[in-house]
Order: sequence, then C-alpha cells, then structure tokens
Amino acid sequence: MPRSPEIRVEGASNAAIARVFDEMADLLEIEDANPFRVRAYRNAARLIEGLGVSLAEMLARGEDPDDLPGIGKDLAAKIAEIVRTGTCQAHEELRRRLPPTITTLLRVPGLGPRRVQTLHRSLDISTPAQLRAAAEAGRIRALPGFGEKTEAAILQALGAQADSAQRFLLAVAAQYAEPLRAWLAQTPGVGEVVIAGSYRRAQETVGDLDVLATAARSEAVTARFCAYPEVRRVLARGDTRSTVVLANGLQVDLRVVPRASFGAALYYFTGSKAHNVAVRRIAQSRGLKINEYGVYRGKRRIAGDTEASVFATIGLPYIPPELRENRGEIEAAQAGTLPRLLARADLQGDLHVYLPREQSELEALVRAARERGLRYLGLTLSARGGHGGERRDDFARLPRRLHGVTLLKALELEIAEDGGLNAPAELLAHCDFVIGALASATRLPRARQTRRVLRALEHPRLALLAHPTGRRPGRDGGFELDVPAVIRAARDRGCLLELNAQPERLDLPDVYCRLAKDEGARIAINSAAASTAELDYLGFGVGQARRGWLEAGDVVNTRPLGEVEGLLRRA
Ligand code: DGT
Ligand code: CA
Ligand code: CA
Repeated sequence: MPRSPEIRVEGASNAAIARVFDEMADLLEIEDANPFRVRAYRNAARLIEGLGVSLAEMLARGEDPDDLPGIGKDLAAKIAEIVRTGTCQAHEELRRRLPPTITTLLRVPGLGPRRVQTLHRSLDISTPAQLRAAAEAGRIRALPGFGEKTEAAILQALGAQADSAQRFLLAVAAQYAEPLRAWLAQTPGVGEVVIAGSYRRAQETVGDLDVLATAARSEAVTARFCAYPEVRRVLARGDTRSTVVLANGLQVDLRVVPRASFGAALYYFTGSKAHNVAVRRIAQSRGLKINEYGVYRGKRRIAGDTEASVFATIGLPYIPPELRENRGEIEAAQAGTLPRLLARADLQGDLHVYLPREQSELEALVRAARERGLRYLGLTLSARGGHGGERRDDFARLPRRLHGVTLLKALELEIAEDGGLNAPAELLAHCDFVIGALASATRLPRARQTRRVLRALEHPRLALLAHPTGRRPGRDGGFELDVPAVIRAARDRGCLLELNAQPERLDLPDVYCRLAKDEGARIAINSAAASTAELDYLGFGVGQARRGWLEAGDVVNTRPLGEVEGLLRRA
C-alpha cells in the first residue's frame, strides 16, 4: 500500500466555503463577537459566492486567495484549510461553544443572529421546540426587538413543523427531569419519585418522560404535577395517570401507585416494551401474570414491592435497566452470565479533555476533575486543520502534575483522506499520545472511508480513535464505515476506541460497545470536555457503556495511570 498522501483537488466548492464563513459569522454574532470580525466573514462569504473562479482550483494552481480583494492572510489560510479538510478549526471551535442545535434557529424565517442571541440569553432557547413553547406561552413578545407581531410570525413559521415525533437528547431531558423530580418529591405524603422509561434505561434519546410516584392518595401528587411552573399544557388529568407537556415541548407521563406496587410499577414502566413482553411470556408459561400492580398467581398477589421480587418470581436475578432491551439479557440472567456493569465511580481518568487557553481555567478544570474522582487527564491540543502550533509553548510547559492530578499531553490530529496523520513535528515531540479524529470528508463511500481509518490505525503513534462512527443520536447515522472491521483492527493494533460522552455524540453507540467487548478491543470513555461543566458528560458515557454491557475491565480509564500509560504506548 503506498504510504504517501494522495493529492486530490476535489476540495470544497466556493458555495461550501461561503456557507462555512456565513455560519461562522452567524455564530460569532450570536456570541456577540467583535462586529468587524463578523463583517469580515460575512463579506468574504458574499465575495466568494460571486467569484467567477473556483478557489479550490486556484489553490491547486498555486495561486493565493490572499491576492483577492477583501481576503487577508487569515481568511486565505482558512480557505485553504476548508478546501483541504472540508471545515476549519475556528468553525469547529465555535460550534463546540454554543448549543449544537442553535443554528437551526437561524433557519426559522424572521430570526437573524441578533434575535437568536436575545432568545438564547434571555430565555435559554436553543431549539425550535423551545422557541415554539415560549411563543405559545406568550413569552417572546416582551423581549426587546420582538413584539406581538413577531411572536405570531414565529408561531406561524413553526406551526407547520409541529412534530410530536420529536425525541430529546438524554442530556436535554435530564435538565428537565431532575428539577421536576425534586419538585414532586416535595409533595406532602409522597413516597418514591422515580423517572422510569427510556430515561432510566439511559437511552441516548427519549420520546417522553415516565414519572412514577408512590402515595396512598394520588390527588396531591397529581395537583402538584399539573401546577409545575414549566407545564405548558395538561393533556390528561386522571386519578392514577396524568400527562402534561412542558414548555420545551417535552411530554411527561405521571403514574401514581400505592407503595406496595412500587416494584411492579417501576419494573413495568421502565420497559423496554420488548423486554417486558419477553418476560411476561416466561411468566405466563409458569402460570403467572405480571402487571403494573404486581405478580399474580390466579387472584393471589405473590410479588411486586421491589423490582427484584418481580424478577425472582420467574427465577431471574435483578437485571439493570440499561440492559432491558431484549437483546439477550434474559437469557444471560437465566444462565447466570449477566455482566457486572461499569459504574461512574469506576472511572479514574479522562483521556480527552480540551486544553484550556488560560492558566486559571486549567486550574479550575483540574480541580473539578479531582473533585469528580479523576486522577489523570489527557489534556488535548487539537492540531486539526494545521492549527495548534500557536499554542506549542502552553502545551510544552504543562506540568506533569497539578492539584493531585497527572496531566498527559494529548495531540488530536485529523485523519487525512488518505489515512495519513499530519502532525506538526514540534507538537508531536511534546505529546504523550495521539488522538486521531475523522472530522472532514465525512461522506466518503464505505470502502474508501474504511480503508482510510484502517490505514490510520497502522500509524504507530495513534493511541486513541476519537468518536469512531461519527454517528449523532437522533440526527445522523454516521460515516459510511465498516465499523466491525475498524473494531477488530483497533484490537489488533492496540489502538483504543473512544466512547465520546458528548451527549450529541455518545459514540461508540451501545451495540458497538458490546461488539468491541466481544472482540476484545479496549474502550476509553472520554468527556471531550471543552469546559469544566462538561466533565459531567462522563455520566452519560457510562450510561451508554452500560447499555453496551461493559464492565470496568473493558474500559481502560478505570485503571490506574501506570497501566493506562502502557496501553497508550500500544505495547
Ligand atoms: P420513549 O418514551 O419512546 O423514549 O420510550 P419508552 O421506553 O420510555 O416508552 P414509553 O414512554 O412509551 O413507555 C414507557 C414504558 O412503559 C415502556 O418502556 C414499557 C411500558 N409500556 C408501555 N406500553 C406498553 C405495552 O403496551 N406493553 C408493555 N408490556 N409495556 C408497555
Ligand atoms: Ca418514555
Ligand atoms: Ca410514556
């Protein structure tokens, strides 16, 4: 196989480059950046759209876009980067800083970046569903620069797209679920309050929330539920069952059951439906009936106060919620081979956390990591798109230890289209290990994409393959890629596979976690945090890992530093 990078001139079209600059201008404007910077990108986008010649071809001929009016050195470098990689680092960074959904608001007729900024800052709106909910609640009209007419126009623009089939990212649902749970737990006379359903199973997206509460009498719980300040509409209000829609469009079901039925109800409403059906079939074969109130033999109730008691009636040990998908967990329970699932407390480090720009931010990040039980961090400098060099000194000067945490220097490189890793030598010399990411040319056909990644895995310094499938929950199926082949190659080459815990990634997906485990490949659960708060994403990564049947032994960052360092060297 030839080792030299192929040179292709298929680069980005002028329109694609203009789109990147336009979006950067939008995002910068939402961030309230210097108006001159915003205008520079905006003007460049207009200029490029109207340009008679292809920038990619210009570059291939060795001409410099710098010579064009209105294009300075900085923009010229970004053009070259976009032509080469399909994106640019500055663009990616902007997208990391703002909620991933916010750009969809810019597509709502009548909303420009300034209005989006106002919506985001004043009402924390970052999705069309939140926007619709706020408009319906009459909260938009009072904002500066809006008014009743604008609010009505927004509703009209959104009205057609009213999609009840919308699903919410688990992390988004969690932002609403936890305060609601706390609110209900304050009801006088309430016992347990648990969120069941797909949320409890840590599914990456949830359709609605299923809240289960115990109380001798349901009235007070139901009343408090319907009076929750975030409730936009009450769809149903019954004795044991109510349904509301929250301001962000998330639907919530409430069931209130007597304390004695808690286990049976929790079991029933945790699902999944496929799992419940399979278990009920076993129960039937034993002459038992399972419903949300208990397990019955004839008229006699024989179990139901705990979930374990339900499982016990059909001779099974407790099966953790994340496994309840009827993907073999019942058979494993019968055979006594259920995994001992990994827990968040098992994680001792995080190998992919972005290196902050300021010393004070670094200190805060490291302290926060320490408070979360982490003993080592892979502080990552991204050299994607030829960047990172300007931070060489920061990187080189990182102390080995800070506040009781060992700092490893991770260099993140873009995997080129030919599978090569282009590493600036001065950064490579300073780093402890290399993370490879596939961030550009993400739409290659399957055979080429697979060849690209397999080739990258041969690079002796590539220690960790970031977000291996490119899949985005609820949005994007990911790269056209032979993932099983990549998993096996990673195992053979001693390269770690990342489970990127960013809620909009959760990549590796659960089924591939399980395949990686079965194939003997090693996984690292990383937050890929770009801020201190994002360290908490690790919990979502652990949820996904549990859905993938992973045990502590399958995940490298449950191990002490010494062992991990050995693995990073691809021994
Ligand atoms: P979601 O909301 O689409 O993310 O998924 P789930 O699993 O939360 O589904 P949901 O909210 O429709 O129902 C919650 C649980 O209630 C479900 O996981 C199992 C139980 N359940 C719902 N409908 C049925 C049913 O027809 N049969 C059985 N056995 N269980 C059901
Ligand atoms: Ca649900
Ligand atoms: Ca439901």
